[in-house]
Amino acid sequence: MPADCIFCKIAAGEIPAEVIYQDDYIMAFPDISPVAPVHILVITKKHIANLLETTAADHTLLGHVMATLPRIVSLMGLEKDGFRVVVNTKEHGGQTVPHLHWHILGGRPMNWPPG
Ligand code: IU
Repeated sequence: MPADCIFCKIAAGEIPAEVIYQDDYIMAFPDISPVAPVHILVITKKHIANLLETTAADHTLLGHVMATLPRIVSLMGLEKDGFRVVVNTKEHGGQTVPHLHWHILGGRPMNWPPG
């Protein structure tokens, strides 16, 4: 874990966050700069820089995230109207925090294509 990784610090409880969901492997909390009425981040507790840095050893973890998303969106009341899940990856993907995370966006219709 890089010493300066902010999401590792949030996962470790060293930086406080309003935890919406967590288990041994992942944590969900509101994005500090929301771009939608509901904007949640789901992070892995394990430090992984981005999706490209995952290996076969992470397949169970990746499946766990996707399998848990319905529960997290239900906690946020998004199951009726829907939501979007985004994984920004590296520069062209718009990734600014190099720790694997999923954005859950909801509470308004989303545009397509994204900018
Ligand atoms: P990105 O996909 O790497 O750009 O997403 C990083 C997100 O993390 C971005 O939406 C930030 O607003 C958010 N964030 C946060 O919620 N809390 C923080 O302390 C920091 C960034 I730094």
